[in-house]
Amino acid sequence: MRHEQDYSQITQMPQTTSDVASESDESKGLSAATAKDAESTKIPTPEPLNCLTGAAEANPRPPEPFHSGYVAIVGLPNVGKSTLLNRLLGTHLAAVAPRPQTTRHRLLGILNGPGHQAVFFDTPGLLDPKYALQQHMKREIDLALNDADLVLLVLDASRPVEDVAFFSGLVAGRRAVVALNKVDLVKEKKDLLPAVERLAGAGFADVFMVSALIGGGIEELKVAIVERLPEGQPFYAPDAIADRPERFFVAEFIREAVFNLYGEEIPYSTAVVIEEFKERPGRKDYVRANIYVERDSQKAIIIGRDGRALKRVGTEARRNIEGFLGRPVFLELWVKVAEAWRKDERFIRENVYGRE
Ligand SMILES: Nc1nc2c(ncn2[C@@H]2O[C@H](COP(=O)(O)OP(=O)(O)OP(=O)(O)O)[C@@H](O)[C@H]2O)c(=O)[nH]1
Ligand SMILES: [Mg+2]
Repeated sequence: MRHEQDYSQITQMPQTTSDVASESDESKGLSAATAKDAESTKIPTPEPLNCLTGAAEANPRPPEPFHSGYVAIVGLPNVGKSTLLNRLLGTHLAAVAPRPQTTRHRLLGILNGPGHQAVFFDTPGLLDPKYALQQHMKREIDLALNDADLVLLVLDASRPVEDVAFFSGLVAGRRAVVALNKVDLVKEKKDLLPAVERLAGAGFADVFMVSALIGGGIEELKVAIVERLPEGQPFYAPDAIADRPERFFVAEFIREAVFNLYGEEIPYSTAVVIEEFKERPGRKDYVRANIYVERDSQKAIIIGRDGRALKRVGTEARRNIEGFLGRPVFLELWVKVAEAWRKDERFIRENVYGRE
């Protein structure tokens, strides 16, 4: 069935439909980046071998080494890790929202280019876990760090850079690059120099000022990352961008819409579970999803008067889902209560970390 498709087998970047692109400036920016990236990832045509004359032997060019490896993107909540992953890949893969703790999973995204394959792991923001869901989130960070050939530490340049010793302990001697993100919010770049010096003093010599949101400094960062990856073979097909099934991303786009449209505790109390995902020849794909909240009062808020609030969730989520899948979708949303699910190990295992 289509919904079990493994994204590593998908051979084309999902296309953003033109009506979707026209609704969002950000997605326009990202689509532009996609086109640019696609151009820069063209594999050079090899020199033709001339067997009759033996000209190939005369070609003195040594083969370029291939760089590949895993890059763990880590940092405090809300610093722009997921936005940066999307920007590096040139596609809207990871959920982004203006509030902390949006990301719950270690999300793999693959950057392919001439002579390199960088496999990024977006991770949840670093925090002191207080309940079962956060313990799982913390574990996702640890797993990403365990596999990392390189750590990409993301810091928010618009806030005081603190906890440098903590980050140094976290990186624990691995190779690391720092992205000082959100520089678009900083008027005087020279004000960042003391922070850069402190980072250097803690072992973070490679600091790049970037804006994941508007796109500054990204090419330089990409080059620095690729240069620091070990020499080796690619881990995934050269046209793969992710390794999760489509239904994972569909659930994430619904959760992202909830994170963007509701305040207070609602986003944190929300889990999204895809109950049905059917491809229907000649018709739109059919998706039925449950939005779980923790209390009846939250259910009423999610639905809103005459179902209007829930309709907005559906509209926003569907726009992103269709942009991602590149095909139209009929989305049916149901709201259910699972009391205090964030502390319920079984619910979390079955529905948050088990079903994708
Ligand atoms: N001005 C500005 N805002 C940014 C930039 N990068 C990210 N943001 C915003 O910061 C907010 C958080 O972005 P995310 O990418 O979700 O941050 P995150 O680090 O993944 O957050 P968690 O998953 O919650 O840990 C969003 O509102 C982004 O639009 C940037 O370069 N400049
Ligand atoms: Mg995130």
